[in-house]
Amino acid sequence: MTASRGYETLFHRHGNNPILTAADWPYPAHSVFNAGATRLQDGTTLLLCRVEDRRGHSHLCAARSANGVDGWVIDEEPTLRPDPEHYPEELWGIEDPRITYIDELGTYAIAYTAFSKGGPGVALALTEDFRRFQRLGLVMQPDDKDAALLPRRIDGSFALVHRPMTDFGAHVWISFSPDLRNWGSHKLLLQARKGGWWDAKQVGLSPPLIETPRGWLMLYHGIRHTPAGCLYHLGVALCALDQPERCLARGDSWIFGPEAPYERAGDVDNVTFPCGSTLGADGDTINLYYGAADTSLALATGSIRELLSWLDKHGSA
Ligand code: BMA
Repeated sequence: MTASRGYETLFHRHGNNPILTAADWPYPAHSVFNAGATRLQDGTTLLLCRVEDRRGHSHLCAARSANGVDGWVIDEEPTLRPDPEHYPEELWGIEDPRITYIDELGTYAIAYTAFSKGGPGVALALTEDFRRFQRLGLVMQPDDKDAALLPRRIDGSFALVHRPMTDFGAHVWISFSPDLRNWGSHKLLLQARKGGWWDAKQVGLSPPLIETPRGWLMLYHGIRHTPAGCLYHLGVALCALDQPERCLARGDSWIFGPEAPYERAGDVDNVTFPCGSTLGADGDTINLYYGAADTSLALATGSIRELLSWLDKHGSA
């Protein structure tokens, strides 16, 4: 284990970072960041990247790689474009996809931010191959984002983690549905802290929850307002398997944040924003894909075992 300024390093940056930038794109693109991630059945890593054009609008584009690090094969054209004619909530683009494989349906579900006049909302789409998509439309009205489905039902219902914005703040909630279309039984899952904390202004889910024998491991971003703008850091919590709204442990300190030059400076400085992860063949390694400074895509690896034992020392319920 290496140390950084005396702290344990729980996520290790890949030497190839940033692993994908707009310069790699086969068509005009301004920036490439905040990708959803999954492992396809043949072992290929698929990243569904948020690509922003010069209008300031985003669409999603798939990049595939055998090792999840390099040799990316990028779709020649946008993979999923906004469709404002049929889905007016996508007028200004679609952003920040998070991918979950739903065993029961034998399909991937993508939760993404649909951005329009009402603000950002949460939309769902299903796909088997990342070539054809079935949209389910907007499932959480604006202002709501940072959403991902759980891979299986909890007590008979599908579950969606998301981050509605209310007068009471920007906290993480979980909602339940019998059919992925009708959502209810909303419960507060993780609250932003107050005052001087690193996650006092807002919190939101980062990649989809990761199932471990001890609970759902939650990597989340916390935001602190500073005179120079917002600071985005990553934190970790553990939620009960049968009742994810029950927090078993939440770490006190942040565990990963902007340090490298490509994270410090870009379109939005000081942002590390993961939307996806894949699990290594050892069942322990987390390959975390994150947007760096809203400009490029980077990779860091961590260990479930190390995160859990760090939480044992630095977490409280
Ligand atoms: C969040 C989201 C992300 C973005 C981040 C930093 O609110 O909109 O897409 O990466 O802000 O700008």
